[in-house]
Amino acid sequence: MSTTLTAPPTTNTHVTGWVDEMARMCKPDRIYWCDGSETERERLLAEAIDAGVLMKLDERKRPNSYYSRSNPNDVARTEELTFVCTPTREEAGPTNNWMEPGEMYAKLRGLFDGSMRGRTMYVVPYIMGVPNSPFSKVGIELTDSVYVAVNIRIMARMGNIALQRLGMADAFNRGLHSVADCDPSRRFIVHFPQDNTIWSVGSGYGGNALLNKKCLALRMASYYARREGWLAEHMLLLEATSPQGEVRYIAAGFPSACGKTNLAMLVPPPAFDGWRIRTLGDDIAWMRVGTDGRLYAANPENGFFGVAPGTSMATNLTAMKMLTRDAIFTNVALTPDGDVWWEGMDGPAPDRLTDWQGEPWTRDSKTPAAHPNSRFTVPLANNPMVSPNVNDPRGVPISALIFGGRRSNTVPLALESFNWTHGVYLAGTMGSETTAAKTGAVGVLRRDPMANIPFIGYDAGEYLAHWLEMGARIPRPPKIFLVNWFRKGEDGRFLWPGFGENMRVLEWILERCDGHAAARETPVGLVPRATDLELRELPAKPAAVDAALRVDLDEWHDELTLQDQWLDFLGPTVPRALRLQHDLMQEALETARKARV
Ligand code: GTP
Ligand code: SPV
Ligand code: MN
Repeated sequence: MSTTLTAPPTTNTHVTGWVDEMARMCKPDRIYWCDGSETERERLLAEAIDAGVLMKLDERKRPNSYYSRSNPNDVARTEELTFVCTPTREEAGPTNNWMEPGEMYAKLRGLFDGSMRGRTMYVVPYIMGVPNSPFSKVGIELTDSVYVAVNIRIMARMGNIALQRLGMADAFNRGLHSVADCDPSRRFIVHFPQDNTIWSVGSGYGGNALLNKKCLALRMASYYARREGWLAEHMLLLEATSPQGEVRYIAAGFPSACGKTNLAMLVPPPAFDGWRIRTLGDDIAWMRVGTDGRLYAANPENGFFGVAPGTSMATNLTAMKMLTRDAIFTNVALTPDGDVWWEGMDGPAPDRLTDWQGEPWTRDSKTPAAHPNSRFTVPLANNPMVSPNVNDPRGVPISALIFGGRRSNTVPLALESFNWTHGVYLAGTMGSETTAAKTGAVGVLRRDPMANIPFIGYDAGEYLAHWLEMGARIPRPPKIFLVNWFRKGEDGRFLWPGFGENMRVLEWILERCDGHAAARETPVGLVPRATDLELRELPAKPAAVDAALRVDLDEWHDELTLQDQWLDFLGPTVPRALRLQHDLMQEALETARKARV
C-alpha cells in the first residue's frame, strides 16, 4: 500500500478512483497531491535538490534558478517511440505510429507494474488555457519525476486551481508518466484519444514527459479540434504595434528549433524605431472562429520551454532578460562560479566549464559544452515584453498566418499565397531540415505540414481537409505566408541575417494584409522584390538579399515533384483541391520554364 502524504484535495471520485487504480499498478511508496502553493514549490525544489535532480545556481548571479542534467540517452523527443492508439489504424494515418489500443494498454501495464516502487507519485493537476476561458482544458498528470512536477508548475496553471475548475466532472485528461529505468528500449509515449488518456514511460525529457504540452495541447487537442471545428497548432503568437499605434496579431508555425521563440520575442532593429513586438506564446496556439468572423488565437501555456543554444543579447535580448531569474536550465553547461553557459551566448566561451554530461570542458574540447537541444523553462510572466492581452479568454484576432522551415535552398525569404487553398497547399507540403529537438539525424529534409507533423493526433490527409474546411468557415480569414530565414549561399552561410532583421519581413507581411506593399507574382506565389522591403541599415549585401528572394524555377520543379510524392504518401484522404492546386502550380511553372528559353 502507498502512503498518501497529502490528503486528496477533491472528493471527485472520477479523480480519486483513477489515482487509486494507477497507484495499485505503479506501486509508489508515497502519493503526493500538488496544490500549487508557494510552500509546496519550496518543498518540491528541496526534494529535487536532495535527490540530485536539480542543483541550485548561484543566488546572486541567477536568483531562484536551477540546473538539471538528464540521462545522456534522454535529451530530445523520440518520435519513433510515440504512438497514437486510435481504434483503427486508418484514423491515426500514415504519419503516426499505431498499435491496437487493447494490445498497447497490455504492453504498457507490464512496464508500469511496480515502476514507482521506492518512489513518490506526484499528482499534478493543471489547466491548459486561461482558467476562466470556456476553451481551457484540465489534465492531471501522475508522475514519479519531481523534475516534471516543478516544470509543469512553470509551464501550466498547476494545483488546486485545476481541481476547482474541474469540480465533480469526469472531463479531465488522464496522464500517467514514469521515468522507470529510463531505458530507450522500454520507452513509449502513447496517446489514447478515445479515452482522453496519455501514458508515457521511460523518458524524463520535456516533450516526452510534460504530458500537458505536446501530448495534450497538440496531439490530443488536434484530435478534438477536428471534431469540434477549431485548430490546435505548433505556432507562436505575437502582437505587432506600428509607430502609428495600430495593433495586429500574427501566428507563425515553424518546426522544432526553427525560430518560433526567437520570432515571438523579436526586437526590431533601429531602422524600425517606433515598432513594438510583444509575445503571447512561443510554441502552441489554439485557434477558433470568433463572433466577428475573424480567427482568434490563444496560447494554452503559462511558460516557455525554449532552446538555449543560440540565445544571446544580440539574437534574443528579451529571452536573455527573462532568464535572469526563476529559470530551470536543462543540459546546458555550468560555469565554475555556479552560472550557466551555452554555445552562441555573447562573448567568448569561458576558459573552463563543466559540460552537459558533467565532464570538464575547455575551449579546445571537440564536443559542445551545452547539448544542442539544451533548454530553459521559465514563467511567461518573466518575459518583459509579454502582451497585455495574453490572458484574454477570447484570444486575439489573427491578421496573418506564417509558416516556415529550415530550407538551405528553394524557398524564398517570403512568399504570399494566392488564396486560402493555395496557402494550405504551401504549408501542407512544406519541407524542413531536421534539428536536435528530436532524436535521429540532423539536417535531413522532411515534409512537415504546418510545422506540425510530430503533433497531428490523427490522419494527416484529414488534417489538411480540416484546414480547408476551416478556411470555408472563417468569414474574414487571415492571409497565409511562407518564410525562410535559413536559405544558404554558395559559401554555405545564411543569406539573411535573421533574428531582429526579420522585422523587415513582418512589416511587408502586415502591409500586404492592408493591401499596401507591392509584390511580384511568380508561378508559386507572391514574392517581395528587394525594393518592396524596408532594407535601410540591413547588415547584408544586396546580392545576398536578391539570392534570398529568388524563385529558381528549376529548384521549384524538383520541389513540386517532392510535394507530389508527399501527397501520394499521405494517400487517399488528401483533399482533391490540394492535388488540383499542385497540378495548377506545376502547369504554371512549366509554362514559365518554357518561356525562359
Ligand atoms: P521549439 O521550442 O523546439 O519548438 O523551437 P522554436 O521554433 O521555438 O526554435 P527557437 O526560436 O528556439 O530557435 C532554434 C534555433 O534557431 C536557435 O538556435 C536560434 O538561435 C536559431 N534561430 C532562430 N531564429 C533564427 C533566424 O532568424 N536566423 C537564424 N539563422 N537562426 C535562427
Ligand atoms: C519541440 O520539440 O517542438 C519543443 C520542445 O517545443 S518539446 O516540448 O520537448 O517538444
Ligand atoms: Mn515546439
